[in-house]
Amino acid sequence: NLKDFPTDFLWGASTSAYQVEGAWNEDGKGMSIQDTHTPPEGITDFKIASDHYHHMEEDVALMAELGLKAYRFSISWARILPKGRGAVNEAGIQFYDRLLDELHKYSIEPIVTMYHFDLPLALYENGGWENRETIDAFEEYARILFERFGSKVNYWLTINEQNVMINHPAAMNPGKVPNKKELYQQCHNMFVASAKATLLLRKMCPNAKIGPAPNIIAVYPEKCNPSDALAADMWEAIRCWLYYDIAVYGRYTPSVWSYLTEKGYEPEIFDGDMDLIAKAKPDFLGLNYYATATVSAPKNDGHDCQPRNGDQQVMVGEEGLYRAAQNPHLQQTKYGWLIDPIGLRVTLERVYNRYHMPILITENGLGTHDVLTEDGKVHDDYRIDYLSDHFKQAQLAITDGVDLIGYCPWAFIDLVSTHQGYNKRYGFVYVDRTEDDLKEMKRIKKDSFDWYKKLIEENAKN
Ligand code: BGP
Repeated sequence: NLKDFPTDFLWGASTSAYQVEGAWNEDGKGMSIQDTHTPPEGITDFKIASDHYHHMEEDVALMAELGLKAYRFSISWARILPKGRGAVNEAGIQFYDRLLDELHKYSIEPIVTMYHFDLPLALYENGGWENRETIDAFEEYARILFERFGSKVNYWLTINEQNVMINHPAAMNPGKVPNKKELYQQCHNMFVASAKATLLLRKMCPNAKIGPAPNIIAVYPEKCNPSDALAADMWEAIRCWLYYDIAVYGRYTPSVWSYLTEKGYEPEIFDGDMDLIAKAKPDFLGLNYYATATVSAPKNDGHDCQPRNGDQQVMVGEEGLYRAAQNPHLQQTKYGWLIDPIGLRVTLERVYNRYHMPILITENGLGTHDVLTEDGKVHDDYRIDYLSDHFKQAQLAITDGVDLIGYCPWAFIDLVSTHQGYNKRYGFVYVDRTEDDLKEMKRIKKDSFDWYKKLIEENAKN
């Protein structure tokens, strides 16, 4: 017998600012690191994206038609603070203020990510996350967000996929890719920044809730030999547990700290950092889930680092620690991402059993090349299959006792993929973005739109 969804379940969908908004240099917005990328030939850039900035009312009306109870989006830091700190751009404030009003008009609960991969360029040029001044800048930015939008937002997410930024740093560092020592310093500084924002929210908006949103997945051993199991545990701790352990328990995961010190990657921790972190326990755990990983024990032969395939979601190994392995039991998407609905249940149960905290699925979805057919529709039955299979496993996890408070698939609308531009789409809504017509950007409901609408209608009680 499956358990019903809780009454106030957040039936949502997600996007992020730089991938959906466009208007990259309009109305006083500053540059973010994402505006500096020159995409490869044939790949859409982020400058126009889905032009949500100019289609906001139309898009929110579509969310209402879809029946969304919640919408997860991110605020562009550089739209609010063009230089990352200092002067506030009022036009940027007004855009998000209008968006929030529009959402409330249809009783859609906003879930706001404060920072989703788009560090203001000025901060990057000042040393980025390695420089502790960026912690102060984030706190200043958080104060403005809570002051200006606090009365309209009940759910905040601090940082999107901090673990992906540390483990796949190329897209987040337009200049030289930092070494691991530098990356773990960035990581520590982000932990301190999130803690400061959390404590500030407690003071300024005591009724609001806040949590992190890392990409969390179960890691499987390739075979049942103990050394594969150990490698899987290590990689799961380094890739996943570290990011929740810091938030929930206020400390570095012991095996990860021992790995960091042994390799000489340990960050400099200032007096007071860990006390601050320990005080800033989140209210819930955001979780992005796409695919699981499978690893085997290292061979120490100079080839442990080889990626399993070329896609950025698929991990590369680490010499002497673990190596990426194939999983013959799972299908892959066109882009090499493993499809593992049961893995979502495994992941949710591991997280819940470890932390006993409410979990919000902040991303989950299928990225592929959709086709607009001659009947003017997008028949994305493959996406319906992917989402309904994952969704069933989420319901089984609830039935097992996991406190799942919401589900926000990626994405509400087609947006620019981090690496494959518009070739790889995720939305319930198709954006007809042809290069000769960048003005109209017509919105077309995919078959998955009708499927999700029905799912919400049948299950939502609010
Ligand atoms: C997550 C990111 C999103 C999104 C998604 C799909 O890692 O939080 O920003 O892009 O993955 O990834 P991609 O766009 O690379 O297909």
